[in-house]
Amino acid sequence: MTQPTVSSNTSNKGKKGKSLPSGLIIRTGKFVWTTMWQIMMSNLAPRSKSGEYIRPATQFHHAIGTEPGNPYPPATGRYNLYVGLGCPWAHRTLVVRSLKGLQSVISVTIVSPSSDEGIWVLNQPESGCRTIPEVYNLAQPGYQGRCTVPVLWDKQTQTIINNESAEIIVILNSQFNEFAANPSLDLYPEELKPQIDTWNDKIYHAVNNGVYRCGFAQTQSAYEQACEELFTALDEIDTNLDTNRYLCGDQLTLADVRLFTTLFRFDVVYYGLFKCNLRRIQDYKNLGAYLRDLYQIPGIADTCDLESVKRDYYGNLFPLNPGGIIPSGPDITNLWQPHQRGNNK
Ligand SMILES: N[C@@H](CCC(=O)N[C@@H](CS)C(=O)NCC(=O)O)C(=O)O
Repeated sequence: MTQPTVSSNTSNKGKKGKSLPSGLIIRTGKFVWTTMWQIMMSNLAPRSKSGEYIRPATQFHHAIGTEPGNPYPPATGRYNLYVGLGCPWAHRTLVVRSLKGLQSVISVTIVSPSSDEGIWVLNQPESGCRTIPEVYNLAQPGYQGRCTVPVLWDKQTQTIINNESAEIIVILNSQFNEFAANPSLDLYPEELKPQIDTWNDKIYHAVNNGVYRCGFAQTQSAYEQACEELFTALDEIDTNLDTNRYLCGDQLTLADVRLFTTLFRFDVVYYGLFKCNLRRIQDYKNLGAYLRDLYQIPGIADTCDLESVKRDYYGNLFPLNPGGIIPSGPDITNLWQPHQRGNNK
């Protein structure tokens, strides 16, 4: 490796001692950068004492429904979703909206991350709001929590109904059937609920949030623990998919939707940026084909935006990628290749 100190060749004679010793530069740089990294990571990713990422809980949990006293009845044109296309949690809501055929019932506002401000910004200002924190503040003046997407918004009362993707997709699945183009599609059927809930709990902890627990870990041991749990869960899912087309058998459910949005991003961003690199999804016996199977369901690919995913993660998570360089690959055109996962599974 080239040393940036004084060389002994003749042209540098007389300059000896003018360069800083490289060790000092390295130590100072490391100290400044590590301190800044810790400060920025503590804002981006709250942590436990041992350096594990702790995801903050969401705060709006109202429901839409016809029960007496509920101020938020099902309606067409009344509700709006705020979503970032890079965000896996928001992506779940777009998938269910599309599968149920709710595009003309529930409107969508696309937001993009602002790397300088560290917040989501509306692509087009609406209701006097330019940013997602302004939307939260309109719903609840003085709101102090995290301003996350997705947000399910009531245009009539100008408030947030719900900002938890796991709950929003249950609402979208069941409450808009009178307006939906696919009302008979039930992604959370009564008889499969226990099985779906069991998968959801496992997959949320080890996979959906697990990739973040790897990427946002602030100690080696926290990272290793998260990584082990992630790949143990992926192995278990892969084995299950040997005999089942979808997680709960031959029927697509919310458990698959929730897994899909993480798998879609896995080889593209989590493998590299979040250090989830023991294996790629496409290296698994079943998970790669399962991902293609879901991607090819009519309506799903339309919700997937690879360029936004890469830009939002690599371009905006500054402490993880300070240079902001967005990788060229990988090539995901193979998502259109045959998946061979038919009814024989
Ligand atoms: N539990 C929430 C998580 C949502 C979430 O963390 N969204 C991220 C984007 S991928 C966000 O908006 N983060 C902004 C922040 O934490 O300030 C859900 O599932 O809806």
